[in-house]
Amino acid sequence: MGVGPGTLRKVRHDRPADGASREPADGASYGQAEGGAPRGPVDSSRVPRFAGPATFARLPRLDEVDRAQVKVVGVPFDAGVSYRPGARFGPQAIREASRLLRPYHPGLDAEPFARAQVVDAGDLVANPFDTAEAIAAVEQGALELTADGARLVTLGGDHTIALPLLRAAVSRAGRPVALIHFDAHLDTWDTYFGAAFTHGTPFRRASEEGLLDPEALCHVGTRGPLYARGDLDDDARFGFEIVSSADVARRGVDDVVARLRERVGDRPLYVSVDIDVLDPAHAPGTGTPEAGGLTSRELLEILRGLRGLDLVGADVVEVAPAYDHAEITAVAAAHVAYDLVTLLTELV
Ligand SMILES: [Mn+2]
Repeated sequence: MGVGPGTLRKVRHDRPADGASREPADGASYGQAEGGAPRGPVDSSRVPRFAGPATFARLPRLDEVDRAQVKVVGVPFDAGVSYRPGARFGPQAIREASRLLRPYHPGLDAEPFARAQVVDAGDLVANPFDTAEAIAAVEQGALELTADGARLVTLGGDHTIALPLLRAAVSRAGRPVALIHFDAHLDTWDTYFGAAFTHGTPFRRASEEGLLDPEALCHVGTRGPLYARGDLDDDARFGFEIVSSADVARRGVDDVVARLRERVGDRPLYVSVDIDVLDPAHAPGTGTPEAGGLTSRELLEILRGLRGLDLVGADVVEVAPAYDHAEITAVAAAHVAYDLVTLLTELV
């Protein structure tokens, strides 16, 4: 199915007036809205979607625009994983799978790339041999990318990176944030092999650091065996409520959304999506798969239900393409990121 120019209602696709320096590397033109901004994806009626470099949704790079309100950034880091490695290749896999994203979102009746300037900000450099240095670099990089008021959607990388991303988001918000955490796992464990900073521990560290508002925390989609019942006691002590994968199936999307909105209220909200929240049928390409997960449809519908909440940042992590098949996982992650971007464009 093609995308004709008629689909791209508010976006013209003539060349920018300000010269060749703003042209994408393959010579294609970006869509440019009436009035000069924002600049949209490369025009798919002129350059096929499978041609040219894979920025997220074929959007311009950060250095190709004067200012961006929503930035998509990759963090190719997976030195914090406990089982299958490979999420360092997640950002590029998600970008490749995002080539087919189109500029109109029917589910939200929104044109995110026309409403705000969205860009691909490239990757943050994270030391693969020094987790402490990597965490510091991600925090610093996120702070720099949000210094102008822009909001971030981060493509992981393993879940370790949620801690520095939360630090940066809280720094910008000026207060502890609400957190909706989509994941098969709690990620509030204490240590692995004596290590405190891993992909299974970011939200315990974040709680200890006072980054999270204990009245407004919720896991969604958790399931699978734990080490002991005490895991749940620790988690509850930090203030987390659990909407398990089974709860989503039994209660339904609308009821879950209502509960999440009630829990978050008007607080600044961070959303962290571990792609393993999806059933392995919907996301085989991940590090610690668990049977009995959400469908991609359920996840996307819950995310859309968060529209209007004060989303200050979000991530999609744990895509490990070496275990993927036919881009199933990367496509799901690209759509999750698209929905998160869309929500953010309505807040800037
Ligand atoms: Mn996780």
